[in-house]
Order: sequence, then structure tokens, then C-alpha cells
Amino acid sequence: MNRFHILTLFPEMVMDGLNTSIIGRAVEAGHLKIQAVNIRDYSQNKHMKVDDYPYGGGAGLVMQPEPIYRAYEDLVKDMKKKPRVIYMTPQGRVFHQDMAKELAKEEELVFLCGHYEGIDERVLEEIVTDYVSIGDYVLTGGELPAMVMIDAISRLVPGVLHNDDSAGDESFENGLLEYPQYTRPPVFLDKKVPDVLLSGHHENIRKWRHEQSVKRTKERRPDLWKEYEENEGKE
Ligand code: 6GU
Repeated sequence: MNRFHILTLFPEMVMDGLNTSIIGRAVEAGHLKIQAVNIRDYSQNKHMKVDDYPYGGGAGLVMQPEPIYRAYEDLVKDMKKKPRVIYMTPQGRVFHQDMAKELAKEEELVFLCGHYEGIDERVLEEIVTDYVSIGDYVLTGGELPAMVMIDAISRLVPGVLHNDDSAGDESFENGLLEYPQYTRPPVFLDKKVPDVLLSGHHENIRKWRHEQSVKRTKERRPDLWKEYEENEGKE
């Protein structure tokens, strides 16, 4: 059972996005827990304000440290040990599959989502253990990145994908892109499903799929192919 806690100003955005499909079913089945904490609930301002102008001037607003710190303290008060706190920021390490695997081992994970021009540095210094980005582009807030990470981590949690080994078989898990997939009908727009897949010959199917993975990786992700060759020797 993995527990995800998201500190955010937009709890419904995160919960609506994650309570559907495979992740939603995994929550219902008790494999995961997902909780969104509304930072605004921890404002002690009479207008529930959570942001203010940046010292030194500049555009936009900065999220104030106290509501975030109070939300964090309230969250960790009944945890056995201090959890990893991931701040979603384009200034972080870029998220990848190995990081997802590592984070899937943590029983509790806290995701801190910023908005506007960011968060007061002092509370980040106090509570954040990991700075993570989901790629080199700029988003308006950390909610979508947190949802991306939770989706990628959740599918690695035992029981979330009922198919025993489907988490291990996919793109990146062996350093190659996944082979092409086919289902019925056997002919579509004059295109036939490759004969080998209908042959019932499991060894030939396995070989064909590996060849397709290699071909596809060379064509589409030469950077991954280079890494694969370096790690695994020749094909
Ligand atoms: Cl993690 N947060 C925000 N706000 N923008 C991003 C990002 C994260 N990753 C890429 N762009």
C-alpha cells in the first residue's frame, strides 16, 4: 500500500484526474491511497490569502511559507518517519523510469505543487527533499507534473496492474521501445497482421518482437539505442 499526499491549491484538479481509469480502480482496490491537501485551508488570513508580492519586485505573486509549512506539519504529525517531499519544479532533476522505480518503494510520498511565480525559498529549504521536473518546458503549476509522476509510480506498485508482468514488459523497462501491437480484425485497410503473430510459435514471436523493438528504437530514439548498445553490448 503506497500513500501519495499532494499539497496543492487545486485539490479537485488532482483528485479528478487520478480517480479515473487504472489508478482509480487501484485506489478502490486498496493498493494505493491518494490524498490532496488544500494549502488554502492552512491560511490564517481572514481572506484565506496564500500569496503575496515578491520582495525585491518583479512580476506575479509568490506563495507564502506559513500555510505550506502548517499543511506539512499537520500531514507528517502521524507518520512514523519523515517522508520524502518532492517539489515539482522545472529547476529539478528530470523525471525518468528509474526514478519512478525508486520512488515506488516509498510507503509515503509528499508532492508539493507550486503556482504563480513559485514558493518562498525558506519553506522549500525546510521541507523539500527532492526537486523534480518532468521535462524542459514551462507549465503553469506543479499539479500536472505531480499527476504524471503518481501515474508512472503507481503502475509499478504490486497489484495495480493485475497482469503480473505487464509493468515490466513495456517501453524503457529493458532499455528498448515496445514492439508494435495488433488485435482483431486480421485485415484492416488491406493491411494484414504479421503472419508470425498468428503462427502460435512462441519462440519466433519473441524473436520477431525483439527485432521490432530494436528497429523501432534505432529509428525513433537513437539516443536510447546508443545507451542500450553501451550497456548490453552488441545486439
Ligand atoms: Cl515539475 N513544474 C512546473 N511548474 N513546470 C514544469 C515542471 C514542473 N516540469 C516541467 N515544467
